[in-house]
Amino acid sequence: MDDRGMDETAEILFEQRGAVGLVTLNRPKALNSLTLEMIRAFQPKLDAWARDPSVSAVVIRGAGEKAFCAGGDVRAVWQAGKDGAEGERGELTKQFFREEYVLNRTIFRFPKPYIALIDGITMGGGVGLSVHGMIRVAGDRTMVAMPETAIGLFPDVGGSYFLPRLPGKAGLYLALTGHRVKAPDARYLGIATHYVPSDRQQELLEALCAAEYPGDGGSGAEAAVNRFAVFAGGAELHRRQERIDRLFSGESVEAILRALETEAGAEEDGWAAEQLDILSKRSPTSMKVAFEQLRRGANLTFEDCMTMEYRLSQAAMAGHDFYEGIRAVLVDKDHAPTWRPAALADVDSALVESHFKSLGERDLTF
Ligand code: QUE
Repeated sequence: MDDRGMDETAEILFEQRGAVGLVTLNRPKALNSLTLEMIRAFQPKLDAWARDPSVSAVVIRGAGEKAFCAGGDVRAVWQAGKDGAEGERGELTKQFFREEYVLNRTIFRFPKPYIALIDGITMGGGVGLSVHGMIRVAGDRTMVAMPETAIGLFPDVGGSYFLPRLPGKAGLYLALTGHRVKAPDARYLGIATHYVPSDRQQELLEALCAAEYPGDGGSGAEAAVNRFAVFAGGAELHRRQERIDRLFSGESVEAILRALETEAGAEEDGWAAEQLDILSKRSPTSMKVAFEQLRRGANLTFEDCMTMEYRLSQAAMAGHDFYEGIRAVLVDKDHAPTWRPAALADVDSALVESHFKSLGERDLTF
């Protein structure tokens, strides 16, 4: 216990500093990846802070210098699910996604300023803990990605909602390739709302804890962050936007690959060829599901996106590629998954459609 009465060995820490409810993701050796226990501690805290008049804003950060949050603890989900036959996969494969998505929705609808300090690795589940809040502050260590097609999953935690709302086809590009962005691109895309240099983020946190939050708190939070925010620098994706829009606007994943192949035969810089190489390593099923997921998500409410994503998560848990992807990337680390089906052409529309089917009583509803 420290002098504030906190158990500093806990995986997630909560404290109130001034009018701020401060959350610290505290698994630095696992890049603060999110466990079901952390979700189960966080959800009731957020619900209580939403009602507590002495709390005017919530700030969330990651412990250590490397990561905000590298994603969900998908290795634990993998462990729970890999040995069970159909219908008897571990409870974690059902509860983890359900409770994580409810938390994402609580953040999306949070009635007070929710400020995420994303100065480090922020992937998958870490994006879900940040991007739906009012303010996302990038720093020099920011590295944001939705890398799920590399592990046979799909860009979840609200990816259906926020990715189709990024400029042009940038969201689909991030979803299919898992491309990682630093602060300038995160600012350009709108994933980050501000950039504050890493060496000023501690001062920013202190200012947020000392700030006043009149009214709904939004202007107070904005004013505090704006005292530290500076220009992040020119964005690579801004310069590449027209090309991404042109090459990722096809009406199918196959059409996008054809456009990239044509471009690769004519380009000077090798960018399209590089994207083709990356996409050739991703799960064919994940890519086709992600394409359809973003197409549908563009016209859905946040809640309907999460209902859809829960269906997709349960289809992934019942399939092959998630278990193979986690094995290849996080367990054996050979980065050589054998996808099934192995070819895009063998992922037929019936297989894609089956991922989107209602779960009936087991659907996630709000
Ligand atoms: C895709 C992902 C994840 C990933 C890598 C991917 C993910 C995740 C982690 C991760 C990384 C380091 C850890 C850890 C987990 O990596 O969701 O526990 O120490 O959590 O390509 O979706």
